[in-house]
Amino acid sequence: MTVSHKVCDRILLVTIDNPPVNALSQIERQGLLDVVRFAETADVDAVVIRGARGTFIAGAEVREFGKPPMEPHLPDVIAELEASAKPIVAAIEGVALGGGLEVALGCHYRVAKVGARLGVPEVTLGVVPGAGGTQRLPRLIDPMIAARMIVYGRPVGHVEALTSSLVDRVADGDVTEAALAFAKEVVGADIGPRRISRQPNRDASSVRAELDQFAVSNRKSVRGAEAPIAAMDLVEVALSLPFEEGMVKERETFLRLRGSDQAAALSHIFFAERMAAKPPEDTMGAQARRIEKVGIVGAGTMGTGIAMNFADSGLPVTIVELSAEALARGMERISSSYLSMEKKGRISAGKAAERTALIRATTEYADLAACDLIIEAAFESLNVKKEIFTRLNAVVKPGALLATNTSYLDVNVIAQFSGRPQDVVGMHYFSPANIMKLMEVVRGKETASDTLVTALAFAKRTGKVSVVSGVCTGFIGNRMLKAYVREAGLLLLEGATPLQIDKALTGFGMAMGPFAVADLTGIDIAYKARKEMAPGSYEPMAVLVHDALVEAGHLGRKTGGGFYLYEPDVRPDTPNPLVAGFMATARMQSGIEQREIADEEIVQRCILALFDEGSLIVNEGIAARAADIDVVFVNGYGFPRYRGGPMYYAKMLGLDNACALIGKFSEGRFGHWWRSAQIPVAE
Ligand code: 3H9
Repeated sequence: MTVSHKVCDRILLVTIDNPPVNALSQIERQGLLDVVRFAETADVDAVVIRGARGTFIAGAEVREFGKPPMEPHLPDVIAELEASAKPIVAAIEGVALGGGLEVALGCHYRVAKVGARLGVPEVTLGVVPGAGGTQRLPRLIDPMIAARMIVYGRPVGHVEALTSSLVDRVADGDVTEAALAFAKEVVGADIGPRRISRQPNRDASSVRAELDQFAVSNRKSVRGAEAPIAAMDLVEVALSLPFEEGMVKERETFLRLRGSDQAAALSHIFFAERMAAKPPEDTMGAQARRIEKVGIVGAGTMGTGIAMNFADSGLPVTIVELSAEALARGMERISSSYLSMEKKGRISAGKAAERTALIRATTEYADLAACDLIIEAAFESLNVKKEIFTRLNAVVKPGALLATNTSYLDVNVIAQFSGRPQDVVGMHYFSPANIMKLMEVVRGKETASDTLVTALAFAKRTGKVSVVSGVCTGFIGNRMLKAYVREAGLLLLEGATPLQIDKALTGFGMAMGPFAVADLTGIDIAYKARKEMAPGSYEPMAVLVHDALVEAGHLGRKTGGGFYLYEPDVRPDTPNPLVAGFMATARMQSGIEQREIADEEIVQRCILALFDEGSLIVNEGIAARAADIDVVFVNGYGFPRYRGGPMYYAKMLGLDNACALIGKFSEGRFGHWWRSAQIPVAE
């Protein structure tokens, strides 16, 4: 039975049990409806609803989204629940998300356990709350808090839930016991005012200006995502229209979005992320090693970002640098990052101090002896890595994991330096490492199964979305990025401008265009890296303008100019006047004829270049499946989540169409770079 009940001292205790997270499918909706009807006539005074196995309800069953809706519908179940003549108390532990929180909002009282998370994350799946969440939440709590919860989809913890009156009580111990006791207290009380749907529209005049500003900034920041805009409209409806009318609008919006391309793409990426994080089949049975103490070698940007990620996850970390000065600079960077978060109100002063205290700085490798995992985040040079891994081998205890954060060097070679290649794995973080979600877990040819499983478990524990990659230059993400940047560079020679290309791609939904990204990271970084590359491994024509900028000392933001100008009082997308001259020279040098280029071609060429390289990567076994590549691009490279990733994009375009376009691109002068036409299509 997925919905069961028993009587505890005249209280009907209902348990929803649908492993792993008590998602609500048709069976649970029916079960809940039956039990509510049963309670009306049963010889009980009140009802408590809880979830099994330490969590309340994680929401509607996402796998049902692609199918026709089946009765009973959740809004109807919740309406009956709310109308019950007997008081109903939700006992919330773990998560109450989406439809789960909506069930709780239909109950008359809510008790949350310490550590519970409550939210309506539907927008992250491309829909809006569809069972009254958009209409009940702004009637129950401060409309501004409700708007943020509904539009951003971010859950709140038990403290905010209590202070905002989303829940009535917080329980430190057994939440079921607390809810049963609470139910006894409220027997006989007037349920009327507890039915949120009966509450009048909330007066939002005190937060009107804030709400309007929020709506405007939401429109600007969504980069083409439909659901957050629809969600904001529904909050406004909840503040102005009667509940019944609001529910009709919510249902219409929910059903429309449920069948949208964006919802399909977002649920693709939701499941792809979970699949990518699972250990590969051939490691089945391997046990993750215990990781309690971690160390980092290198206190540069990456090392300090990684240290903050660990401290944010409550892990003590020891960070090693060769010189006391470099170490002090690193620690200073950490303190100022926490300070700036504190100023922005992202963390409290107490939390910032707590986290900083978890980070211990040292110049002694011997201080890493007791660590269970050490991550090397030093300069990208094989000689430097050799020295570090040799030293680590001398001091670190047997069985400790040795990870490298290299972004393109050969993990197999680094593993050999360690003298214990079975314990070595790549853990490739993205900058800023305490913010970016992605971690490429690079499996060397001698990486032991339990090493890999440990790295994946550790990624999850520290809030990362992980993807296993084999060893190749640039692994999955940077290898693909090279193809994308190449096409952007060639489009310049053919007649597009950096601004047109960047705008076409941000219009598609990319967080930034490739030229703005080059300016941000520094055009000289890739320039220097190219000097180390074998001729023929990249297209020199595609970087003629980049090279000219670097040689003229225009390295990007850090020098006040790159493809764009970065000066006070100058709009950030103002082209650097030098670029036109460099483009003219490069075009002459290449002998390419100029033509008008449509934005559609820019998007197709750049995004299909990702698909093209991605297909090779899957074909070579570097990535286990095409969906893993989508996870990499969405979480590490600003690819619009609602488009599902580059591989999914090609699928939506129609794989035949994508292949036909690739066939066409491969006929041009630089066509030899398009290589996937010869291999089976990656699915
Ligand atoms: C909604 O509610 C719409 C309503 O408003 C309207 C109704 C009319 N469905 O993440 P994990 C699976 S929309 C199906 O690895 P964690 C997940 O696939 C929904 N399956 O664990 C995985 O399966 P597997 C709004 C789900 O502990 C397993 O559970 N709700 C669902 O790190 C474990 O997941 C959300 O958006 C689901 N709803 O995190 C919540 N949720 O083992 C989405 C999870 O086979 N879920 N699964 O790979 C989450 O945020 C996290 O999964 C959660 C657990 C925090 C619950």
